[in-house]
Amino acid sequence: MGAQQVRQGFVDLYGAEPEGVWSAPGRVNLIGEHTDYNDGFVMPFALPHVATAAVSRRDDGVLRLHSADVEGGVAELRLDALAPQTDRSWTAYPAGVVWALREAGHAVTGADIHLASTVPTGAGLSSSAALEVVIALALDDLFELGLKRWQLARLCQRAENVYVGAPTGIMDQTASACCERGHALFLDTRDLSQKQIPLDLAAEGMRLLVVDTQVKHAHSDGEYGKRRAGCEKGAALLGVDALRDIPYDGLDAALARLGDDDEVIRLVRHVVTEDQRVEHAVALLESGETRAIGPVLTAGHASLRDDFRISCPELDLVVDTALAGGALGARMTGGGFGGSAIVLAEASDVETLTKSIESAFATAGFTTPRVFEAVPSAGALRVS
Ligand code: GAF
Repeated sequence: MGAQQVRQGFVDLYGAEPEGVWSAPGRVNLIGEHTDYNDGFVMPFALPHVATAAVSRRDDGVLRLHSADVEGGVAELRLDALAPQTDRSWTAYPAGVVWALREAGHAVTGADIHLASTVPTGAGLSSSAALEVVIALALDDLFELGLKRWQLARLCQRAENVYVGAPTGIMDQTASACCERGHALFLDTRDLSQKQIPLDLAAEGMRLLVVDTQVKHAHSDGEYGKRRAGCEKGAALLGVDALRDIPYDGLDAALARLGDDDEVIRLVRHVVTEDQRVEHAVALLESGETRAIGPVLTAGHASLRDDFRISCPELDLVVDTALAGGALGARMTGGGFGGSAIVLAEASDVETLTKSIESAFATAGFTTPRVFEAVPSAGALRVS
């Protein structure tokens, strides 16, 4: 749904023009998975798929929320009654952002909001972060809060961690808030320092495909939190603030100190090698060796599958089929346990690869996957 339709939807619902319309994208992560809550490195880019919000201020302590994507009428909430983990529906994301802003002392006095999103949900493409960031940006603009993009991302993460109750890191919100068209975002999640890395795959005769396996995943279920807790245990056992502090060339020594705690060993190995893969991929992109990132992506998948253990048969099938069909590299992207995989391929191979993935899914009896090309797109912005 386009911005104009969202604006019209607002008028139909609330009987007046909105003060403005904003959008915030979903993302794919090129490399750097489950490193963000370990203070490590990530490199996502924004998708053309966005959450769009038409918003007007209110001054009476009321928040009215409506989504074109969800059955049902307008939800009306009182700001002073917002409380963490009391809402299990979609409204927890926008309401959580309002809660986080107010809790941080920002004078948000109420709003009328109408939303629509083209970011697939449960596909590991950050539909929740898009929803959070679009609301944060709109309220920042309207209430003239003067917050920086990274501050909006932190507040959105707090909304998700505390209000919604999903223990996620900072990657998705920062990607949605800070990505730039034509670039991947190299982000140090410890201090949120950033570097925009130019990425024009089409100009080099390549494409990046996203394959949504249609296996739905959620961050608020236990497995994501278990991995996070395991990483924190590893950091504590090794006496560091976060696994980011274990240098790649000190990995073997660190693992030796973990004795026979096989689970923690696997988690630590993934995080430390994944940070190194991000730095390697950045170096390759910066020196113009774009095709060479393919094997780095594939190695990342093997680590997520074998060490972090968050892949699933559908994701593995995408990766195996793509590689057998000549893809340059492939990996799952996002939180795992379903969701999407990415495939880096020569442009001339895209059609054949898509067909072989679809036919492999049909043979395995899996739901038909949704395949589309991902082009690095703009971060959150005011549309009108
Ligand atoms: C999800 C989380 F929201 C991110 O913070 C990140 O941990 C990712 O999974 C895994 O890299 O998208």
